[in-house]
Amino acid sequence: MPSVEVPLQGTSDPLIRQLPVLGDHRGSLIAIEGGSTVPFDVKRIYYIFGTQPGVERGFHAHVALRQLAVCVAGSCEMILDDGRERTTYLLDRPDRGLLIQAMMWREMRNFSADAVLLVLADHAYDEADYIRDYDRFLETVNSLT
Ligand code: T46
Repeated sequence: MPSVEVPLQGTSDPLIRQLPVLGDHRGSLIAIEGGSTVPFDVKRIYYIFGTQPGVERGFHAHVALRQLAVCVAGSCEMILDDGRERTTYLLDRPDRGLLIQAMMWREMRNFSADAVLLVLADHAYDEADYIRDYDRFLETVNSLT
């Protein structure tokens, strides 16, 4: 399967969202508003931190859930796989978010010790929305195209 690596530097990738930085002499502030800064209403927020060395997370897709992931401190890698191509995004900026659409297999790895990965989601937690088997994910993706 083709594989590409994308740093979160450029915003030509439509999945990478520049978040407006409000700054003054005291420092910086970013406000994320559902329906404008992110293209959905935010129903849930969670964050991943204290990740142990060498840990990999994710390894699932969502049937319908859409999310925006922002590494607000430290860094980690997010691999998105649409069933045809795998793209590795380096999340290392608090002012850039990565949109994770439905039916994208995701894996996370290489968390720095200080990484805090903030995720905004458009639905409440629902285990029934997870596809945790890669072959089932591919079958489902292929049945949609
Ligand atoms: C995703 C990636 C980026 C809850 O009870 N409520 C929640 O809102 C979440 C997100 C998780 N949980 C429970 C379910 C598991 O028992 O917390 C435990 C850890 O969740 P999981 O193993 O799914 O964590 P990750 O890091 O593999 O995946 C998470 C999200 O679950 C997932 O939606 O897209 O982060």
